[in-house]
Amino acid sequence: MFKKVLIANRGEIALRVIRACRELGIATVAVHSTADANALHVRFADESVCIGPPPSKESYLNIPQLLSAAEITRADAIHPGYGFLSENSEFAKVCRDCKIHFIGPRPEMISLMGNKVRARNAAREAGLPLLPGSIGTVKDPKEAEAFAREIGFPVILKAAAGGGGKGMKIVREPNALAQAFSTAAAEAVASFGNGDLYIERYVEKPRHIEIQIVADEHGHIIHLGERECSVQRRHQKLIEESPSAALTPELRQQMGEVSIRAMEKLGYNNVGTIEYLLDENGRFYFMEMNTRIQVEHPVTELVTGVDLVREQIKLSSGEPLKRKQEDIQMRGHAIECRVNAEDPVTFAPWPGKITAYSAPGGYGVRVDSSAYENYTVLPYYDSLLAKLIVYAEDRPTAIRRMQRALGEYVVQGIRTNIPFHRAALAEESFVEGNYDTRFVERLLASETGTHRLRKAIEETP
Ligand code: MV4
Repeated sequence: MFKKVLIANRGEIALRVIRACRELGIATVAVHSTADANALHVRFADESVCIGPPPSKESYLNIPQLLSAAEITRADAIHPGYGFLSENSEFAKVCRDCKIHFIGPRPEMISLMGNKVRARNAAREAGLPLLPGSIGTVKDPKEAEAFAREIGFPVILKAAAGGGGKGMKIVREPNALAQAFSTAAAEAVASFGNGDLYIERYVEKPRHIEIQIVADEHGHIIHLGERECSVQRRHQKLIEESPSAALTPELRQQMGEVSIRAMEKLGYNNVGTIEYLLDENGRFYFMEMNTRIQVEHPVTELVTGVDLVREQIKLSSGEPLKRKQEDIQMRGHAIECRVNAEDPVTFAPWPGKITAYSAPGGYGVRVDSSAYENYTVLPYYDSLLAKLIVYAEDRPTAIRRMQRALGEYVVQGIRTNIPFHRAALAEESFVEGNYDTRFVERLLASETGTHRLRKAIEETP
C-alpha cells in the first residue's frame, strides 16, 4: 500500500480523498493556491505545499509544480480527484515517468476515452450498443449529409474532442446541415483546438444513465449499478440518484453485464463510469466513458455499501478486488443535490463570504463539503459548495428526507441553489420518477415550477 498520497485537487473531493487515506493509514499531502491557504483540505492534510497563484492554470493545473511538490514531500502516489488533471493522459504519463503512482486508469485508457470518436469505435468493438452514426469523423457537410440520409433525421453533430455538450449541434432537416456543420466545427476548434466532428441519430427525450465500474489490475471487473443523472442544466448535473426509476432489474443486469464484458475486452483498470442514453423505449446506447472518480459517486456508495475512493486507492496499489459481482446488492435509495454558490433563478455564480453556516444532519443524511462559517467562496473555481446526499429505504422516503435536510441547511451571506432543489423535488414528474434530460428546462418554463421556486426563495432564511 502507498505510504503517502498527494491530492492534486481542492474542495470537498480533496477532503473526501484525505478521509479515505486517513482510514487506510496513508499520510496525505495537500496542495493549494495562495487563495486556498485557509481551505479545509489544507488543514486536514498531514502536510501542505503552496503551488502557485489563484488561477487554476498556474496552480491546480500546473504539472511541474505538482510533481515538484510530490517529489519534495516524497509522496508515492497522486490522487487527481475530479476535474482539473483527472482526465489528462499527459499528466498520468508524466507521473508514470517520474515513478509516482497516478490513482486512476492507465494513461492509454484515459487518452482513448478522451477522444469521443476513438472511444465510440472502441466501445463498438467491445460490444456496447451505439446509436446509428458515422464510424469515424465526418470530413465535410457533404459526407454528413450522406450519413444523415442513411440514419434519418434528426441527427446530432458532436465534437470528437468534446464532451460536456460543447460543439454539439442538432440538425432536423437536410437544409440546415451545412450551417450546423460549420458552426459545430468552429465551436470545436475554439473549445478544444480540434474541429473533428462525428454524427449520430438524435434521441429526443433521453435519460442520462451511467454505470459505475470497478476494475482491479488483474482483470477482475464488477459493476455497482447505475446512477440517474438526467436533472441537468447546460450539462451541469444538479441532482443524481440511484437506483433509477427507469430501470427494471432485468435492464439493470443487462446494462451491467454488457458494460463489464466491454471493460474486460478493453482491459480497463481502476474505477470508471460508462454513460448511456436511455430512450423512451427502454433502449440504451453508449455515449461516453469517464475515467475518473465522479462528483456523484456517493449515491452509489450509499446503495451498495462500497467505499469507492477507498477501493480506488487500494486498486491502484495493486490490491486485488475482493468483492465478486454476487456480493454486490443494491439496497434502498440515495439522492444527491449539488448545492452551488449561485443565484437560484439565473444560475449565475455567487462567490462571497459565508456569514452564517449550519449543515443538515440526522438519520440518513451525508454532507460532503469544504464550506464553513466565515469561509469565502472564491471566484476562481467551480461553484460547488456542498453535496447533500440522503439515503432511505425507498424513493419516496428519500425525497422527503432530502426536503427535510434542505430545509435545515443554513447558508447566509451568499446565494445558493437550495431553493431550486426544493422546487425540483416538489415537481410531479420528479416525484413520479418520470423525467428526462429536459426536466430543468420544463421546470423553468412552467407556471407551477417558477411559482414553487419563488416561494422557496422567500422561505429560505
Ligand atoms: C446526445 C443526445 C441525444 N442524442 N446524443 C450531451 C452531452 C454529451 N455528453 C452528449 N449529450 C447528448 N448527446 C444523441 N445521439 C442528447 C444529449 C444531451 C444530454 C445528454 C445527457 C444529459 C443531458 C443532456 C442534455 C442535452 C443533450
